[in-house]
Amino acid sequence: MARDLLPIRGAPASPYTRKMLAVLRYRRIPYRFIQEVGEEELPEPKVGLIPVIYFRDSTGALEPTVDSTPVIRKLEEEYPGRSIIPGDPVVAFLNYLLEDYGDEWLTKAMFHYRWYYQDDIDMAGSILPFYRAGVNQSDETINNLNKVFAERQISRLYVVGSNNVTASVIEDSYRNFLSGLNEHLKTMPFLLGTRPSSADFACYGQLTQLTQFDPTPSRVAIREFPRVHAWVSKTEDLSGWGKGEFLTADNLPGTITTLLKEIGRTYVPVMLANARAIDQGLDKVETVVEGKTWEQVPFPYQAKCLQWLRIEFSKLSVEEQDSVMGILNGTGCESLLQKPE
Ligand SMILES: N[C@@H](CCC(=O)N[C@@H](CS)C(=O)NCC(=O)O)C(=O)O
Repeated sequence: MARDLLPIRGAPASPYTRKMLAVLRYRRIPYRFIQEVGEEELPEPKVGLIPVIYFRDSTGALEPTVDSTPVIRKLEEEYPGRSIIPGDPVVAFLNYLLEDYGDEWLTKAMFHYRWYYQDDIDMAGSILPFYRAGVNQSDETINNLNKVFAERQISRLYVVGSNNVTASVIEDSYRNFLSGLNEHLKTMPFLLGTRPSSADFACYGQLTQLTQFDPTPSRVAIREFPRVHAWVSKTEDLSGWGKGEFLTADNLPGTITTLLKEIGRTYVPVMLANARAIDQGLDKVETVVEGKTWEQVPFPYQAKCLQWLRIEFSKLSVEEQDSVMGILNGTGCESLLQKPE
């Protein structure tokens, strides 16, 4: 029997939507992309996030599912071939970590740049409302939506930890990541080898916006890292990419260590401080990222992400865990997996 087109609801300006669309294209999973409100009657997910992927449950009903990381694993089970999870369990763990960094840290830069500087606010505010409402809306309707939407998003900058204290940490980390990825791409076309992994798609999703939509961070990429800009465009549609291998734990290049060090410098202290604040019921996360203060309200979802990462680690054999720790040792990432003193 021919399979249904997999419904995915989302928006072009949503980095996680872009992540999933690129996954579906590379994996050659036939889909239909639903962009507009009311385009098709579909059930709403419990958590109001996009993208929403609709799997069929055992009764044949469409079940709304959110959260790209587990959705990717479910797709691996349901659709064989062209896997984006490396076969070596140690490399698969690094892939999980890099994917979470893309999803949970790079997104801070994405949301920060979009709603912090006036040029970026103006661009996103004037274009994004068309995506959901339709390009045939009147200017008046769009202008009203622009105002309401921009105000709502600006008022939510605190959720990702973007504020006047953290702005320079976020912006330095964006540049450092681009620089690390740029060096890495000189040696191979994807993060973990000559075929793409879910970590590539996570970083790609955020970078579609950072390097190619929002003017302030795009300027950085265009002027200083054109290679990364090109990588983003190419990664959008890898349906024709038919070759390649994943790295194995014994042939990781030094450029991966450099990227892990950048993750260890930023994502790691913030994820740990956030989890601690949630454990202790504090109303503020406070930590230091390379001598600079980080302050934000606790983010319960990111504490769960850390738990999930630790669960992935616990699934490895003792030898595999040792191998992961050997790779992470000295990068700062090892403390994610160590018991606090
Ligand atoms: N962890 C989720 C995050 C999805 C997410 O945060 N989506 C954003 C848009 S990119 C969203 O729907 N935000 C709520 C809103 O815009 O109302 C995933 O990986 O899919």
